[in-house]
Amino acid sequence: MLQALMREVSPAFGRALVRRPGAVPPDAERAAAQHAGVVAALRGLGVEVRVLPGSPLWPDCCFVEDAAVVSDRLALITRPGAESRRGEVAAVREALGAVRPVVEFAAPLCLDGGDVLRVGDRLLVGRSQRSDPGAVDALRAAFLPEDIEVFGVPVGDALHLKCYASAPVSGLVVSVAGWLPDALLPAGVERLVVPDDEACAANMVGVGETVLVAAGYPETSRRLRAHGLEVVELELDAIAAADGSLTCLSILYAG
Ligand code: CIR
Repeated sequence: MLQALMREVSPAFGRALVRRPGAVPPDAERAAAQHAGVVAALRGLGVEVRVLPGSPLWPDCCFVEDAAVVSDRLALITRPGAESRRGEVAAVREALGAVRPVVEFAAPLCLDGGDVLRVGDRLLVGRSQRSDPGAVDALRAAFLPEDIEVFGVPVGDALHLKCYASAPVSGLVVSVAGWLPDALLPAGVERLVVPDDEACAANMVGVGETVLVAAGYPETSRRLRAHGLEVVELELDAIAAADGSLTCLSILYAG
């Protein structure tokens, strides 16, 4: 059964990192309600979800994706690029340690899981301001025994590689046009392009043939349905107010 590790929105979410702060800080209460909507949607699709308590110490703790990269064989605990987020990994390490052997990502290198996109037997790794170029070699060494190939991908000034790409169902990558070089996609993987004015919608989570997407991006939903997928739209604007999107709210792994 598919498992998801999630973590509640911190009561200190108002102090979450925001790249372009708006007039009002992120709203912890609304974000918590939207987070609960994601938990319910995943459970409704049969995913076994474990939700860790949020911590007032770690305003960004609901973005668990950044804390680990999990394969069938191991859980690699990251060292997040933002210093204010480093303490988030302890609770994630403890939870994943119960289900996988844990490997630590060695300092001084940094890596955010939001930069790591698994497509088939490849890991595409964004070289962002949060993830060092050397992270590519470290991931290659960690995942070599599973024959997982690792490739670095420039992401310009985007926060993470997965801001504009995801791989919600087997054999499919969703991205904005030109975001991931075709040559990096394994043979047989299709790409569904979202329109540039819906770029943030490219980050989505899939379970079977159903995809959870952010509400408010009608053309993306239309294209997904035309591709034969079931689409569940979720309100996520309060999560997006702290630069979060769907994949960052969970760590998905096979049980
Ligand atoms: C941050 O800036 O680190 C958080 N406010 C947002 C992290 C989003 N993570 C993700 O997309 N993987």
